[in-house]
Amino acid sequence: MEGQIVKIVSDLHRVSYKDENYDCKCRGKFRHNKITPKVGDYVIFDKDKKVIDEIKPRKNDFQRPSVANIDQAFIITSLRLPDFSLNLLDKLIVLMELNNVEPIICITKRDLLSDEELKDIDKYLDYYKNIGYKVIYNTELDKIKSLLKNKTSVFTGQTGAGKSTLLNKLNINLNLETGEVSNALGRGRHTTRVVELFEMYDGKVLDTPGFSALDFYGFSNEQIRDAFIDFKEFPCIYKDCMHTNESECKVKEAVKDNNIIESRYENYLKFIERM
Ligand SMILES: Nc1nc2c(ncn2[C@@H]2O[C@H](COP(=O)(O)OP(=O)(O)O)[C@@H](O)[C@H]2O)c(=O)[nH]1
Ligand SMILES: [Mg+2]
Ligand SMILES: [Zn+2]
Repeated sequence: MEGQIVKIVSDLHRVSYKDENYDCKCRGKFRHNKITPKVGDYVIFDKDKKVIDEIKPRKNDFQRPSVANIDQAFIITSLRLPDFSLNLLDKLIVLMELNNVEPIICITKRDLLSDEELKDIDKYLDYYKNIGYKVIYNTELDKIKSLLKNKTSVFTGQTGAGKSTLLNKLNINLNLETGEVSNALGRGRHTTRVVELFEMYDGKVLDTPGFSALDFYGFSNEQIRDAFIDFKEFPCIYKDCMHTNESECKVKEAVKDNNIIESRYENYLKFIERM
């Protein structure tokens, strides 16, 4: 049968299969093939012998935290404390696109803004909705619960954005610490902690607010370009157009005509200049 690894403690791999967990060992041959199973892996296993026979190909593979096969990322985006940042939002969206993860924009702290301020923000959020991204609010718990179903999800975003608060609201048994702002940033913490997927509303959620690698190291500028899904609506004459110094560029035209918001294009330029 096929299950998914939800936790690894030394040589025991906890495999989730039809609402039950099985602590399995791996066949010796994995070690020779240099395949190391990780949390998130889909595996062929024998639930009676408690042995994993095969690791299925990964749809994506992250190092920090070490996890595979993430389907979707709730990008927890605060509007105030910390302030709304289109740069960080685009960075996380593009990072998810590059890794074949569906980004879901989840807005927090809407209550801290005036109606006037919200009007400005909503213009941006409408843009993201129009180009095809899901935009939800941390108050829409039922919506979030239904989105979790049958998916492996991660909650990511800035420290203080409200990730732990939201996860605690979804699952009162979690009791994650909230409000700690100091520890997570700054000094690199090299303690490798156990990564775990926990089951929630018929889906699985990563228990750690990854992903630390916020740069596009390892991805080409062409890949970054293609991760801007709105640019594809404006195909350029030359397929390899980078939308920079080319003379006849449909993307630049679309920015001028306000069909692509300027912040998206500016962030694109920053990303390919590795800024
Ligand atoms: N006003 C307001 N405060 C929030 C909201 N969501 C979270 N907070 C507060 O923001 C602070 C940081 O939240 P936390 O969940 O620890 O953020 P994390 O670092 O992303 O896990 C806490 O004091 C929360 O109570 C919200 O929607 N509105
Ligand atoms: Mg937290
Ligand atoms: Zn172009």
